[in-house]
Amino acid sequence: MQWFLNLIDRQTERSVRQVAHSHGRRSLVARLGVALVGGAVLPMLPFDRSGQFMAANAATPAKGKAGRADPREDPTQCEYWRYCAFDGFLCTCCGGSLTQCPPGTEASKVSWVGTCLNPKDGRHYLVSYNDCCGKGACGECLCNNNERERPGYRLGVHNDINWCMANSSPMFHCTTSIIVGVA
Ligand code: ABN
Repeated sequence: MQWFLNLIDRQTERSVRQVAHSHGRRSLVARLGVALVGGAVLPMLPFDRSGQFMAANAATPAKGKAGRADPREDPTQCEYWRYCAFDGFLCTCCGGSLTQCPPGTEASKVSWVGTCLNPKDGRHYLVSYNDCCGKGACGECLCNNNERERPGYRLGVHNDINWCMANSSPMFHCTTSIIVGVA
């Protein structure tokens, strides 16, 4: 029996020596150093703590596969999704915005309403295309999509019309695109 205990003793001693040999004190100190420095430096690295990462993404046009901005999400491009039935100059190119007329002009009292698919949520929205009136034509970013428009002899469904006609000044400047409902 004693010989068996001696064998276990020797085996254990050999294993412990092997471990001590391959994991010396230096390697232990080095690992401890990495852990300590890593723990101190990691929290100092810059990252978004505001929780507004998604909001920031929503404000900038999404990038497509090729890394280029998707024009369906850029209101300065005629391909922007809300412009599917648009006919006029984009107010985003004329000193206004998607929904605001440029200074010195006012929104038309009547408008053309289109139905456009939002590629982000797959829903259709009613979009009112109000002309901005009171100044001569802006002349920038002409856009003529006219989805679902019908010929001019069917007046109620024709979009090639100056919607400033009911305003005090009938001069047409540019066109806005205001969401007025979900289809
Ligand atoms: N709705 C834009 C527009 C204005 C004048 C003439 C044609 C179209």
